[in-house]
Formats: sequence, C-alpha cells, structure tokens
Amino acid sequence: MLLPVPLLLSLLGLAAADPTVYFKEQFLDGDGWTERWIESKPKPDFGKFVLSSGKFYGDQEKDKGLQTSQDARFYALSARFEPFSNKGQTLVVQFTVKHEQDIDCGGGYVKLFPAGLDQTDMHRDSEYNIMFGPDICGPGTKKVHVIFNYKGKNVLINKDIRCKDDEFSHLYTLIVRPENTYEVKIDNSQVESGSLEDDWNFLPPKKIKDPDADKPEDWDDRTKIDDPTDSKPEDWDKLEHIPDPDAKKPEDSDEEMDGEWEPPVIQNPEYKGEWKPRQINNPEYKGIWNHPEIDNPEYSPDSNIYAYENFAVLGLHLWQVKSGTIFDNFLITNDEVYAEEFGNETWGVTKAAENFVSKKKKERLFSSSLLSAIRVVSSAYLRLLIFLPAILIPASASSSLAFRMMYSAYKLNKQGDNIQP
Ligand SMILES: *[C@@H]1O[C@H](CO)[C@@H](O)[C@H](O)[C@H]1NC(C)=O
Ligand SMILES: [Ca+2]
Repeated sequence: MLLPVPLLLSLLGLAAADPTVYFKEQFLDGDGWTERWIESKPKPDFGKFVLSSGKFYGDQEKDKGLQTSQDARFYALSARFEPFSNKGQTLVVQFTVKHEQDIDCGGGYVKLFPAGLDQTDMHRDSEYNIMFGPDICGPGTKKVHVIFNYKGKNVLINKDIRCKDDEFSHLYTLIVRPENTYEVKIDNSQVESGSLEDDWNFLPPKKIKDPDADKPEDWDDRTKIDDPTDSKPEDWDKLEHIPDPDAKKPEDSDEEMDGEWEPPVIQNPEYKGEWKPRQINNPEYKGIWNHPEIDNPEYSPDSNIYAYENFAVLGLHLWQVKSGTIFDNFLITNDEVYAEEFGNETWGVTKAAENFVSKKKKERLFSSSLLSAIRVVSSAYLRLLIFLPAILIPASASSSLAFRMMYSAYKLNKQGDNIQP
C-alpha cells in the first residue's frame, strides 16, 4: 500500500511545521546590507567590513559576504531582527566562514544578543546569550566556541571541538533543543553532540563526597611495606668521605705558616649509602578507600537551561591579526532540516566550485614554478658546456677548435638566458 508522503512523514515523526526563519542574510542586494548592519561606535578604530567574494569563489555574486579588510583590528558589526524566544523550540544558528587569507590569529564566531543591546555601543563586555563559531590563534588554539550565558555568567563547553583552518568556506551549525540537548555540525556533519548539563558546568555537581564519611583510622592503603625480617648488615656503615691514603705531605710544607698538613678528602669506595630495608607486599593492604558520595544538597535540576527570554541581534565582535575572513549565509531558524537544506544550497554548492578554482590556481602556480626550475637547470647545463671543451681538449691540440666550441656554446647559453624572464 502506498501512503501519501505527508502521512508517511508524520507516521515517521518527521513532519514538521513550516520552518520559522528568524534571520537570514546572504548579501544578495548590493549595498543594501549597509542599511541592515550597524557599526559599533565606542572605538573609532574598529576594522572595516567590506562586501566581497574574495580571491577565489564559486559564484562571484552569490559568494559575496562580509570580509574583514584591515589587519590587527577589532571588528564590531551587528544586525537586528524581530525578537523571539526559543522556549519550547529548537534553535539553529548557522553561517559560513572562509579564512581565505590563511589565517594566523582571529575570531570567526558570532554572538547572539538579547533585544536590550545598543548596537552602536556593542563592545567586549556587552552581555550576549550565545557565542558560537571558530576561533584560531597560532597552532595552539583552533577551536569552535560554544558559550552560553547562564544566569549572568558565560559558561564554556567542556569539550574540545576543532575548527577548520584551511582557506575554504566552511559551514558552522549549532542546534539547541528543548530537551536540553545540542549538536554542533561543521559542513553539515555532526562533530559534537550531547546534553547541555553534561557538557557545560551550568549546575553544581549532582553528587558530592559525603562530608561525614571519613577514612577509618585502621584503613591500610599502603601496597608495600618494609620487610620486618630484613636488618642492616653489621659492616654496612662506612664514612662517605675519607682522607686520600695516597696523598703525601709535600716536602716544602711549612707547618708554622700553613698550619698542620691535612691530606685531601676523597669519596670512600666502600661507602654504600643509607641502608633501606627490602620492600614486600603489605599483607594488610585493603585497597584504595573510596569516599562515599551523597546527593549534593546544592544541586537542583533545571529543565530550561536551553531557553532564553529573547534573541534580537546577531553580532560579529571579534579580533583579527591577518584580515580577509568572509562571513556569509547567516541563518537563525527553528528547523534543523531546513537549515541543512539551506546549507546544502549555499555552502554545498560553492564548496565544489571553490575547490575546483583553488586546485586550478595551484596547478598554474606549480606549472610556472616547474618551468622556472627547468630554466635554471638548463641554463646551468649550458654554462657547463662552455667550459667542457676547455677541460676536455688539451691546449696543445687545437686551440682554435676549442675556441670555436666554446664560442658556440656561449651563444647557446645566451639563448638559454634569453628564455628567462
Ligand atoms: C544535504 O546534502 C547531503 C549530501 O549531498 C545529503 O545527504 C542530505 O540529505 C542533504 N540534506 C538535505 C536536508 O537536503
Ligand atoms: Ca552571499
């Protein structure tokens, strides 16, 4: 029996209501974005974002996004949308980042702010709800931040999620579900997932060590003990240093002037160090004492860790040493499948083209460097030809023949030089 598709989907629990798109920005309307994105003002020297598809791209128009354009700057730009709460809903935050400058140190993340943010005064300490995205600084820091503001404190994820550090566009997705679970995807495949409570220290621990439980005094947790049957041999103790028996009093020693002569001191070859008894297994060993745990009275579960009163602004507030990162295809929605589809249609389409273009560029670079390598080698070879006749033909043979050979080799070499740029 064939079921109609919507019925089939709903039987599988897959049918979803229409996706709600809270925010979407692809920069497809020329300068239009300058009306939607607002610069923060407190510092006059924030870096400038420009609209660009960069040095290589899939589609020159579609792949335009916000590119950082000045080195060693802070950037602070944001866009506002209708406030919404994610209570009882899935929240998906997604965007593409392209570090085409071969990034050394710089942020590639977004911050989601509540409605109260003054966009012209967005700064480092402006309170946000969520910060998400890649961050690179040297070889040591290459991670994806997932930071939640929980009761006024920024709480970082306990797991280490590695970000991409190549020059291509990558799609970053954060999904937060009302079951207090989350998922992080890079390029539409899952790189981390789990429960909010387990992977962030939002709440105090569920269990603590029982403060009333003490290790019994007679609890023996020494694995080895001194062998009671072992004793120090009688001839063990020897001085560590002794007077050198081979030293002789110098004949010119003047005891009245220098005091009584004393031989130099040497290490005693018979000295054995401190005596220690042999170690044996402790017959009384009881194992490691496990501190009993009790329920932590400070702990109370929170089924609303994931929920925020409202989201209203998406901000790019970051520092970059070497500029050139392009941000594009921002999406905030309640629909995971829609976000994946949108990712496929944007990043999914451009990644193949980008790879192709970049490969072609590298091939061109390679073939031009191969060509110059051939030039260098051939020119060195021709130079050698000039001197070979002089080496091979003795001066007495025919100096005029040697000269002719040298001259023609020289001319050949000149041509060799001429093919060099
Ligand atoms: C996105 O693309 C991948 C790879 O082609 C595919 O497996 C997946 O089903 C697509 N997702 C959606 C929602 O279309
Ligand atoms: Ca775009």
